[in-house]
Order: sequence, then structure tokens, then C-alpha cells
Amino acid sequence: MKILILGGDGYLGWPTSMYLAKQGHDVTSIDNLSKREWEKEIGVTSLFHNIPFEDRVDLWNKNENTHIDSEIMDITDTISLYSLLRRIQPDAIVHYAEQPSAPFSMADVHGAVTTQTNNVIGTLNLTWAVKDCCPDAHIVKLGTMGEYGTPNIDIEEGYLTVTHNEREHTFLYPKTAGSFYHLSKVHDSNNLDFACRMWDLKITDLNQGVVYGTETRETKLHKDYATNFHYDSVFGTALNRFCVQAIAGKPITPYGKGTQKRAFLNIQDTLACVELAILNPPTEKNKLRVFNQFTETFTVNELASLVKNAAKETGINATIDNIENPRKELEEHYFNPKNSGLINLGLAPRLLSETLVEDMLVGINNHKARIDNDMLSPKVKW
Ligand code: USQ
Repeated sequence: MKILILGGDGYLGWPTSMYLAKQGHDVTSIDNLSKREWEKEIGVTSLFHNIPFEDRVDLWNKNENTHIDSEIMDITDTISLYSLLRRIQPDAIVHYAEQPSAPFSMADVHGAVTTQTNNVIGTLNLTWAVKDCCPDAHIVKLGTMGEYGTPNIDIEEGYLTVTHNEREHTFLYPKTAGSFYHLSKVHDSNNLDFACRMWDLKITDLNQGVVYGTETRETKLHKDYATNFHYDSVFGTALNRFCVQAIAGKPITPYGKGTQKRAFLNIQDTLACVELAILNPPTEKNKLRVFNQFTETFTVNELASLVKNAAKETGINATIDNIENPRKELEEHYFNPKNSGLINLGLAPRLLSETLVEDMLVGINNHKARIDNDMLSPKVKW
């Protein structure tokens, strides 16, 4: 298939570009390099050294027997996006090209406006460009489980049927997101749902949980294929941060009581889920397809204990310190999200285990010298 990947330089976009190229697809990977700019702006770096996007694509094309086409382009630029889609005529478009951090969006007005402008306008542009240039293309959009928040009822996959005054209607599931970043994805979902209802586009919204993992089969092929792995308090996610904290000899930091529960998945399962969505496009007319993309749920305390135990196996005596929660979020809550959609399509989850965390710790230890302890403690509060 002809697949366009938007956000191809990121933690997930680059491994997805390599993986889909290896599966024999005709891959074009696009990025505007904004994540590298935001890193500089807030003074953080990836644990693994990332050579420039164009260089790693060139390296891949030189070393591997598959080819990735690439382009530096901003999808909020309407004219460039229209001409790209007219030229490429993709079968599927995987859309990762968004500012991905909740703390970044809550730091100040600049962070909030940058996040929502980039994310909402980029996605809106894409929706119009697909309608006008390649209406049969399937958009596979990365949403987030954080769109739902932590409601006191079960979280269904995308929709909720409500009975009111003896009448029944099915709505997009009501959202109670916890940051301007998570809200940007709620706005995207509403726009995508509208585009499906009005124009009958083929769109899948993947409400993804928190991703963990240091590597994929392809990143292991060459040191310069390493992904953009963050452990700082802005772009780093919980389990990845906890592993780096253990290696740095610093306390693992569940926020607050640590009893807040989230949905998680392995980075390799992100690639598997995206591939399943691409290979099985939506069949229902006029309807946004929604999958909840995660494999397991854990409290952050459970993750902290898992990392502490795995560290012990590798000879590291890690400690846990439940620090004051810098976020305004429920710490004790009901959480029961459904995730049967991708499982029914054949996803075989790679579940989290002590052995898997031990492997992550070994990989991180090889880059221990690059850890900057200053980046570990949270500075953004809301
Ligand atoms: N947390 C800690 N200690 C830490 C870091 C985080 O206890 O040192 C807690 C947070 O308070 C939160 C949970 O871990 O309750 C998850 O936080 P996170 O920073 O790992 O993830 P989050 O901000 O929710 O965002 C991440 C990605 C985002 C993606 C989202 C999926 O950055 O791109 O959309 O995970 S989800 O959380 O399901 O919405």
C-alpha cells in the first residue's frame, strides 16, 4: 500500500516508518521537525542521540533493501499539504504530527496555544485536503485515552448509548480531558466525526494509552535508527521515566498517592495496532471508527513497584518517593476502559513483565552518561 506518515521523526512516527517500509509498503514520511525545536525551547534532549531526520532516512535507504521517501513539511501549511496529497495519492495516512505533551500544553499560554493551533489546524487541514485531493484515502489518526478522562462509568470504544425520557440515542462518548493537550485531541475527534458524517471519509481514531519501550525490531538494526526517547518531566511518559530514574540512582516518582490508573501499551504494539487499522479499513458508512488502543491498565504505584523489583534483579537498589502531584487529576477513581476492537482484528498484546522492564533497564544503562538529573523532576504545575 502507499502509506503517508505524518510526524515521521517522532518517538512513534520513525519506528512506524521503518516498520511499514520493512513490511513492503511504499512509505513516505513527513515531518516539520517542530519536536526538535520544542526540545531546544524547554532545554531537554532524548536519551538516545537522534541524528537529523533526513540523515537517518538516507542511512536507512543506503543500508536496507527497502526505501522510505521523506519530506520536511508542515501540515498546518494548507497549500503544501494539498500539493503533497495530490501528488502522492496515498491509500492510507497515519497521522502522528501533533504536539504530544500534557505538561507542555499546561506550562503557559504559549504552550496551550501552540499545542491547540498545531494539533487542531493540522488535523482540520488534513481532513479537507483528503476530501478534496484523495477522498478514498484512509486516515489513521492517533488520538488518546486521555480524551475520556476518568469518568465514573465504563469507558466504551468511542460511543455511548444514552436513554433519556424513554428515548435512546448513541453519541460520541462524552469527554472530560485533563489538559489542553488532551483537549486538542477531543477537538480533533469532533472534527473527524463531523467529516465522516458530512463527507463519508474513511477515518479511524486510535485512542492510544501511555506508550512505553526503548526499542523496536527496526531501531535495533543500527545505533542511528534509535527513536526519540524522552525521560524528562515534559515529554517523558511514566514507565519510561521510572526506568531512567532507577538507572540514574534517583527516586522513582509516582505523583501524589500514585493510585491514579492509566491504560498502557508497548511501543511494538503501537506499530501492530496501526498496521491492523491500515489493513482493515472501516466498512461502516458515514461513521468515524474508534478503537481504544491499549493492552493493560496499571496504577502508577504498580509501575513504580514493577521497576523497583526489576531493578533489584539487575543489582540496582531503586527507591520510590511519592512526590507532591504537580497535576490536577483524580488520584482515586473508577477506571474500566474497553479495548476489544483491535483484539478482534487480531492484536496479540505483548504484556508488561519484570523481564521486559529488565531489558529496558539494560538498554537505558548503555546511555547512562547522557542522563541529565535536572530533567527528572517536574517543573510544570497545574
Ligand atoms: N505520572 C507519575 N509520575 C511521573 C510521570 C507521570 O505519577 O513521573 C503519572 C501522571 O500523574 C499521570 C500518569 O502518570 O497520572 C500518566 O502520565 P504520563 O506523563 O505518562 O502521560 P500523559 O500525560 O497522560 O500523556 C502521555 C503522552 C500522550 C498520550 C497519553 C496517553 O505524553 O502523548 O496521549 O500519554 S493517555 O495517558 O492514555 O492519555
